[in-house]
Amino acid sequence: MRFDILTLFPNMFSSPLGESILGKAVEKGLIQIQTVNIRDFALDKHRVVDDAPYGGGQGMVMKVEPIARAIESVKSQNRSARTIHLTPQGKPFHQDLARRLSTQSHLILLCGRYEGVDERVRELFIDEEISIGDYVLTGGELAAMVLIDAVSRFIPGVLGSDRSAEEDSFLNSLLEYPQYTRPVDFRGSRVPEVLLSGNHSAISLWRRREAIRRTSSRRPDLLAKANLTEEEKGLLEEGLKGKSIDGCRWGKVD
Ligand code: 4HQ
Repeated sequence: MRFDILTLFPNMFSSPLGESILGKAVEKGLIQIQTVNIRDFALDKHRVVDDAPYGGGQGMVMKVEPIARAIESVKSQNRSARTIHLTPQGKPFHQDLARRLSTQSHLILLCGRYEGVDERVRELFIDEEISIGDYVLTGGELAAMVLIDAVSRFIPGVLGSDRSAEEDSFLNSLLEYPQYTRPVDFRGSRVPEVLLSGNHSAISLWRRREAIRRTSSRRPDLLAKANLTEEEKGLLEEGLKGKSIDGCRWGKVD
């Protein structure tokens, strides 16, 4: 899969996308990431990429012509590339959208700066607008990196052969269960005994229940979509009646 990032700050991407899992995915040729400096497509002497907004108001707006030329130069190499604009006005990014985008062969990611981009860019060139969340960034670059990271995890081979993005319990609408590693006792705080028991069915049961417990207390909105068994629903009801600070009590599981 190929990503072309259109940005005024190409240097922002080298380290986050060059390290660790994504760095290896690039080395293996599973993903290709190229940055395109929008300023290279400003043809005037001073290479101007922004201008004051029509109608007045604060700040500057990114001009349409350099962005148009940058998109057209990438599209001239591959007409089937899809163009995405990272913006708070876009549809909310989530795991299902990441999975869907991972089936594309080529994405063009437009990163805006200043107060945003001339509306005619959206009208004429953008296939999809995506927001990574309801907060305001200084530019679309970090949002593009978030998208590339989450999408790349779905590409076969990126996470390594023994691990798949589909395994994450988030996909079953549950938060992750608590994880522990050595030492067994840290300043009096101990690893739950069941995890040391070697009893694999007991461990699975404990993890499943912890995931449900956490989801119930922290993200009840997710729980509505989870595939709980009747027994689990019953346990959850009981836990909610006996009001623990977790919002849920399972009896003596930890
Ligand atoms: N931006 N999700 C770019 C964001 C954003 C978000 C603010 C995008 C500034 C110029 N992008 N403009 N949230 O906050 O994608």
